[in-house]
Amino acid sequence: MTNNKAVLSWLEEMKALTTPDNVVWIDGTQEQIDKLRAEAVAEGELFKLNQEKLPGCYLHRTAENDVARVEDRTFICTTKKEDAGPTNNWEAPDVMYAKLRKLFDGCMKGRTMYVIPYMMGSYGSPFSKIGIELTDSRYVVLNMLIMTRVGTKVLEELGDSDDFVKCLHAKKDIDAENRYICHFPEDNTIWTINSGYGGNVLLGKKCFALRIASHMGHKEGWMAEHMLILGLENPEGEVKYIAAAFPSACGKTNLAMLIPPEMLKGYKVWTVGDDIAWLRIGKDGRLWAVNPEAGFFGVAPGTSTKTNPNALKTTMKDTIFTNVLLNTADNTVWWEGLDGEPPKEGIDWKGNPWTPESGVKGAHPNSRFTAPAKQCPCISSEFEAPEGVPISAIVFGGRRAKTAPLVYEAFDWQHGVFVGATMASETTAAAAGAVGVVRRDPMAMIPFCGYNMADYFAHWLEMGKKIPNPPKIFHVNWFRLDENGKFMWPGFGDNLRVLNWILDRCEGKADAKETAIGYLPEAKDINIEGLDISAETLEKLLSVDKSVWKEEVEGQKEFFAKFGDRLPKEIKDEIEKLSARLA
Ligand code: TSX
Ligand code: MN
Repeated sequence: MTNNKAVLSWLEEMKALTTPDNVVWIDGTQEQIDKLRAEAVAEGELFKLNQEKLPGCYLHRTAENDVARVEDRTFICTTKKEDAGPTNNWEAPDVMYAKLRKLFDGCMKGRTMYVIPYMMGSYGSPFSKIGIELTDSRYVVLNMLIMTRVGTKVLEELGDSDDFVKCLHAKKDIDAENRYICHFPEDNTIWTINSGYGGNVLLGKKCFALRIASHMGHKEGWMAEHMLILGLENPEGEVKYIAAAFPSACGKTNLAMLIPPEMLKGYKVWTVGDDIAWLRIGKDGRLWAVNPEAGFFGVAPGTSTKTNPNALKTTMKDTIFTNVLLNTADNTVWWEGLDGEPPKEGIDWKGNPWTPESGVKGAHPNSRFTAPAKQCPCISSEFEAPEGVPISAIVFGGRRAKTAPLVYEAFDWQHGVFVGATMASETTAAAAGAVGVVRRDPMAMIPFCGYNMADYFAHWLEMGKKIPNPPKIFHVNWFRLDENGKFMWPGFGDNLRVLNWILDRCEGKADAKETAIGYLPEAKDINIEGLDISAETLEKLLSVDKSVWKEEVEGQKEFFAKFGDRLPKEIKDEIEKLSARLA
């Protein structure tokens, strides 16, 4: 498929290491996709769902020990340990390559190696980047075909360049003890073994588009962020774009596909991306964003016509479901939190017979859909725009019971970076571990930053100085609780009311009051027309409890201490300024 010498010599080297029986180049044609699907069904890798109700849809089950990303087995392999930083696992590249070579040695014997040339970003965009993933998994191939742009056209764009990320994956034995997800940012390489789960093996996504790309962005003066991108159209037809970072379990995909409430009918949300944003300074001095992905790899449980009808519609065809419940009555799928009654019987994510009385979950809590973004009813017309979309506001969020108000605006870029760096979420019963524990997750990048996070903060600060016309930075919290432990804010579509204040602030059209933590709206500034919420509750949602915040500052200081001297002075200054304002 190519005469590119760099590609061919690397492929020969990887073939010699893994010794596959066959090599198949993925060209992206429908004929090849159909063939791969048929083979995967014949091998039991995929189950063909009801093709009348769910055309082109399939179900896959992973091994029981292989259902999520594994952060303790994820490594950033840089020459110097400090370049990976205190929040990443590190190993020296030569040591890790030696260890992995032993694991990869001959591991594709009797198997087929698939060569997937893929592009992150749209064809023809100056910001797109190319990767080639070698894998022995048809499931990976079929997912990559949805999540990225795959095929001959990518090799044409690559030409004879050696500028591509070299990705190697082998399922081997799905042995959790020898599972490795390893990044070598200094030589554009990702090697991963003994897993078949999405986040560990769809190497274009977290591994490339966040970990390797964040390292590239640091060197080259742009940013790879764990952010959704949405366009908000007002009744006059003007669209403004927001990029937003949230820790897991905050409903990022739901926000990216938000449907406005009845009362705000003239508004419309357009989805540009639900997970990753590559941000660059445009010729006009604004910050511009592209979504490098081509699909959504979304969490299924909790997705319903109430929480996210657009996501459901996106998954009605050509979608791969992973670890959901199979409804055996009609060969469709189900998960906890989907509308209506659960099926009377089915096969659960482990492959066991299931009924609602089984006492176990039908779908794994981290079960997923892989669906083409183009099928989303609210996909933005700018989804593939080569230069991306101009960002008016950056929004950080968290799940906080008491600390953070519904929304606040940072004083300036530097303070905004601090607001992002102090992002945190309180664990819910749904997550593993204790309930109510604060997890610090700056910019939602803790698991995804491919270099020292102290340098990452410095890069954010540096970018602020280089953007002539920077977006304003905000923080939101949809999850504040009242004294009875009830959510005070209705969330979901009504979050649009908060986004409207945010965009009005960006245009100088809305008021705010100055508080110790930033600019907050007055109750009158949030439109609650048609909402069943008392003035008193709104006041509470917009209040700042100084004693709670003083405790919060202590937690922030403790967290930042791990970065030692490498932590930028500006961050230390901001924490001192916040302390002083709270005193
Ligand atoms: O996704 C959510 N968003 C963002 C939506 C655009 N969720 C789902 C949980 C995260 C996966 C939310 N849950 C949101 C939210 O804004 N808010 C809440 C909390 C909440 C839950 C239920 C109700 C209100 C708030 N209402 C009733 O139960 C009637
Ligand atoms: Mn994510």
